[in-house]
Amino acid sequence: MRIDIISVLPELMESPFQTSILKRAMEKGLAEVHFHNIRDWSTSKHRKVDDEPYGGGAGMIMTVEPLDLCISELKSQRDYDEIIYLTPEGETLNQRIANTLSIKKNLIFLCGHYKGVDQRVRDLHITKEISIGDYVLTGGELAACVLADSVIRLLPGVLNDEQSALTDSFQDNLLSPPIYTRPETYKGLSVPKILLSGNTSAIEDWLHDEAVRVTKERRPDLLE
Ligand code: 6GU
Repeated sequence: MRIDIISVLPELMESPFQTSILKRAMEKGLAEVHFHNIRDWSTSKHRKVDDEPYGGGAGMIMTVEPLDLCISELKSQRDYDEIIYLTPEGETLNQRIANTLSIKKNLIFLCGHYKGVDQRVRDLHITKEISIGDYVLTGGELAACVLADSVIRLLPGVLNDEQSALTDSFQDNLLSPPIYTRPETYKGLSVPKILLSGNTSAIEDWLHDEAVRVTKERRPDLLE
């Protein structure tokens, strides 16, 4: 998978891809992430990429031309499956969206900044708009990192134990059951006996029942 991330602040997104599991995914060649600074496509002397809104109002708008030039250049180099605009107005990210994107080959993530992008960028290029939740961030950069992480970890070979993506919270709309590792007892708190029984089918049933119980308690909306 190849992800091209377009932003005014690409440096904000470097470390997540240079650390731990995402770094290993890059090194194994399972994913490549390329950053593009929108200012490199500005045609103005001072590399300007924003302007005041027509009709007035507070805040600046990202101008259409640098974004169109950048995205058009990328599109001339390869076919993109989706061109995604990260914005609070987008569809809220969930595991289903991450799963869907994880089978794509080439993706563009456009990070919104200031008050957002000129509508004509959306009309010309954007195929999907994604938000990461009902709160406001200073820009789409951290959201792009969240989206990239949720997608890249699903690529075959990225996680060590391939099973672990399949048993994630949310993978079948259930939260994780309680989990335990050594020691057997800590400060008087013991591991549930069933987990020490060696009875794998009884353990599986228990884990499933606990997952349903936790989900009913905390996120009944997931069971509807
Ligand atoms: Cl994608 N962008 C911004 N600026 N704020 C957000 C968001 C995105 N998702 C949630 N809040």
